[in-house]
Amino acid sequence: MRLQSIMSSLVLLPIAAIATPSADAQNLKACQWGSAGYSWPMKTTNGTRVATAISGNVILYPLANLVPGKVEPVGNFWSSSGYNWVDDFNGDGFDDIASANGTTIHMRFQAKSEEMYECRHEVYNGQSTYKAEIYRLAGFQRDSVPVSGFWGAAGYSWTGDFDGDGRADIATASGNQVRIHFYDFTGYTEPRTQWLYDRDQDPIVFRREPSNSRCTTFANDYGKFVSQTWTVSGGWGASDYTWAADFDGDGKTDIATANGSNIKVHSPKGGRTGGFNSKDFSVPMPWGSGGYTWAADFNRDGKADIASASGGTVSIAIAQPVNQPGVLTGFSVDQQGCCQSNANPSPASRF
Ligand SMILES: [Ca+2]
Ligand SMILES: [Ca+2]
Ligand SMILES: [Ca+2]
Ligand SMILES: [Ca+2]
Repeated sequence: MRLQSIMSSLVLLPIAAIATPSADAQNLKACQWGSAGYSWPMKTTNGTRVATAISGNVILYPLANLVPGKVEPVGNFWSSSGYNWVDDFNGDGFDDIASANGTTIHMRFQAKSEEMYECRHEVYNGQSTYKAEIYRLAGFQRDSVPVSGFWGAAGYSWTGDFDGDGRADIATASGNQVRIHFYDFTGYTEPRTQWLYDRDQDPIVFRREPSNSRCTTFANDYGKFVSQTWTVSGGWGASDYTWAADFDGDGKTDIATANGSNIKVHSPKGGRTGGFNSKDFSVPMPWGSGGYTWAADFNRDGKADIASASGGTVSIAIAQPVNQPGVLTGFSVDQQGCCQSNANPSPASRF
């Protein structure tokens, strides 16, 4: 069978998407919430939503209007609180869900609506049949990925882009060790290796066909984790006072932990092999309770800061120097009284 006759028998079969949510998944639910620790803000293809996990579904609530939420099946494998993460693991701009269970991480990728082709062909009685089926991904694509074990205590595992490649990774700390599971997304499909065989032949003769760049098949695995472990100086603060965020503004996630008047920042040196630069900063921060302490870029200069509320005062440790990405020399504490008039700001409120 020559290529020309094979291609002349090409048949395009538009097939409904295999990943289209079921009718049940389209049901809209209102005001149901999963257990504490199982709700997250989530960037979706329809804007930011609050996702809450209930059994094998997440319900996606619009922030401005909780009713109704959209139910999406994601698979009923949740880990205990602290070992489920929502972040963009494949770097497509939309958040995905990962749950760790020992040496397996269950991944659920929020699929953009994109067409892909899956091809197959065979020869039987000298006749070639060649089919390309069109799929349109939707909902969440699931993959179970093996990972080296080793998980720190709850509250000491974080998601973030620790190597700065645009895809989220997972870091976990225990004692003097930090292990990062770097995620490599390889795609939903892979090129189809097109082997043509003729069952009329004895023995069967297999023949490789010229490649067709549009011809793919669903991959068995969408990606894998590559793990690295480094030794760091200890001195971890409590889990509520330990955060993963980009404190030096170099585009790579760092890990900071506060212990009394000390904030220790572990910054990846770069890539996946450099380990961490660890620095201690003396910060006279009047800490509030752990549940009222957050790391985020409050002054919008590209570097994460740390805020803590206690009574009528909110204290913010502003990463220094302001507006100089890639450099962290310490934190400057600013204090604001709640409901304080803007007419008389404190001198330290200038970032
Ligand atoms: Ca994603
Ligand atoms: Ca990464
Ligand atoms: Ca950083
Ligand atoms: Ca900042």
